[in-house]
Amino acid sequence: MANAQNEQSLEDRLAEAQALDRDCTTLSRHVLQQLQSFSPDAQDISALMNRIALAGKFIARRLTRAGLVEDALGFTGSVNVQGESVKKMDIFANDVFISVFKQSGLVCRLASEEMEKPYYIPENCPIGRYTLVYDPIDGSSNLDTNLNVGSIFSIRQQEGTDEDGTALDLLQHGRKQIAAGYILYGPSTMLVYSLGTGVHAFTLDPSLGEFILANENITVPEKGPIYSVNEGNFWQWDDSLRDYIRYVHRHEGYTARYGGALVGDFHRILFTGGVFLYPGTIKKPEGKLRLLYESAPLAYLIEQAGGRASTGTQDIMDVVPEELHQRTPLIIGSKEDVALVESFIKEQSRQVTNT
Ligand code: P6P
Repeated sequence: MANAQNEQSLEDRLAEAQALDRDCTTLSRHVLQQLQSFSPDAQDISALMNRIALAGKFIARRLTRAGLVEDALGFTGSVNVQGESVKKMDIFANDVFISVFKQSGLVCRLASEEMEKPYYIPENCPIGRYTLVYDPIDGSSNLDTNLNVGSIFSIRQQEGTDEDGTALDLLQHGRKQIAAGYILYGPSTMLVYSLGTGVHAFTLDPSLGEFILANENITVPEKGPIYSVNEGNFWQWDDSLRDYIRYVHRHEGYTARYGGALVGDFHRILFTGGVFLYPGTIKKPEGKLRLLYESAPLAYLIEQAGGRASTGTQDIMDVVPEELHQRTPLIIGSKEDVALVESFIKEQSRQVTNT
């Protein structure tokens, strides 16, 4: 009996040690593990990711109290470069990312959905070699109804020193990204990122104030049941997309899920498989989603997770933007599901060519 108790306590102690080790796998420790290096560059990326996590904590804190804090919700009355009405939370979140990188020596320039031109932090520029490209609050239409929103980020090496703020060095394909991820503000706050060595998810433990490792080396299923699209745009789509929707309507095994916020819809696809689509429409032939700070970072992640991201005719990661706020059609998710959508587009273009 004593021996059995000893074995049990040994098992318990082992389980406790493993749980403690997991709880100690914070984001900064994980980044260094991923880079397998303590070089200055590795330390920079670790510090950079820590700053992004800090921004996430600030935004999460504001969101959890938004309904109680005077002036946190609602519109500012201004319109951003996208022609969209700006919410107070958009500005707050945009400014949080700028603030956490001041005096960091890490990031010289920030390019955001909310700013027509990049924001420079001159004191960082002689040292800072990185540019942060981000969408501070994605899905802000969900804010006033307490539904999930997210922040999307991408880290690129700074290659140009343009004085006129055109940031031409940013107009390069998505394979130039050195890291990408998002923060999902949902029932819990999760940070999902990749440095090119797999996709990993962390959950914010508010009692610790730390993002703790939750899922490592996430892989998207080859095929999944979810199709995520705003079917209210059906009347605006090309026939090929209508044919795809008719196909899923008529075949067993598909489930529609659409939350109206890209990060939440993507996160679901990442874990359960399937496809998210935002195709071009009559009103927005190039699509609604932006390339540099929405589609390209998520394309980086999905490829790292074994999936795909396409415009319908080209991999998102290969698209070279012509301007900072360029939009793109987006089809992203499981390999087989993305390929199925592309097959309808290819079939239509074949028919058009043959007529
Ligand atoms: P629609 C939010 O405004 C956003 O940019 C994405 O987060 C989301 O996927 C999309 O627009 C929703 O657009 O036209 O379906 O409301």
